[in-house]
Amino acid sequence: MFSDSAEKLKHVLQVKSEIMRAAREYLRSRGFVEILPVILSRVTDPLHHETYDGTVDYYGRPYTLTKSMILHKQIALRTAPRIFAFSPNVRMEPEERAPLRRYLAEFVQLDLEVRGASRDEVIEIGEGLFVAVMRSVRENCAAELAALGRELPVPETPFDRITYQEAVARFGEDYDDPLSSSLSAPAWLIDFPRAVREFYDREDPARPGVLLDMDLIYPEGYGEALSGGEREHTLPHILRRLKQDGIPPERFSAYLRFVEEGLPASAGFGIGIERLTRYVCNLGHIKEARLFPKVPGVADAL
Ligand code: ASN
Repeated sequence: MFSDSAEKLKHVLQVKSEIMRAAREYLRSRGFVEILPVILSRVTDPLHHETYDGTVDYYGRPYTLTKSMILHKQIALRTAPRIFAFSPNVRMEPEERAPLRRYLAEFVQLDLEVRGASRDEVIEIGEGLFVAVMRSVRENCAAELAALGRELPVPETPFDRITYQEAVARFGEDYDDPLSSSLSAPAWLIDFPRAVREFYDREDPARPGVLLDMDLIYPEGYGEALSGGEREHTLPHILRRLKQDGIPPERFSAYLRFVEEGLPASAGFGIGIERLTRYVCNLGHIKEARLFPKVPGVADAL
């Protein structure tokens, strides 16, 4: 359809720009304040999977590149009650992830956090945000969508919810792609077990071992859109979770100082902008969703 891949990219970037504009407008209209991202810090998200090390030396101390702003989001809530950032994340993924077609070593997530919120409350924000973005893109990027051959549906709310247990029972441990392919509208995957997630997602006090967290799964095989949940915010809980994950607390001492002073209870999530663009524009590979993509296993990218 495209004589030139630059022509296709031009449409994609136009849509992506509209996605970011609409998301900003939606969040600002609901009382969120935009904060600027942190890229270099003493602590970052430990993630639940291995990536290449992004550590740099500064004043003889190891500083790291942001894998997600989760810990900074919690601390930022001491200043403002509803925050978001378009946050560049550097996750230097191993080559094994390349065939999944949805990983980039450098991407941006729209990361938000709400003081005092429950999981249900941020799920509602996620649904409102998603629908607002779909509507705006349909309205303001009709020519681009037509050129990309995309008929973009606007899903009904509330979205369906599936528990992690149900997903594994139906599709096995590698549920991501088959679950996503089975969906005709986005759906929430909820209640991950403690062992498969990071220490900051809050354990349900009524169901030990089960977390009050969620992913949003795209339909049509596009896979995971978003991760989030309620947060652990008290020192005893955080120390216990770090211990369960075998993480020495000293590794997070710069963060734990703030936890000791007091963090608010909160919930939030982060949605990957390139993945959202890939879904909206119907792109086969996430590398088509941005300029200067860094795909796992490809050396020498600009
Ligand atoms: N941004 C996610 C969250 O808010 C964390 C992540 O990206 N791993 O939970």
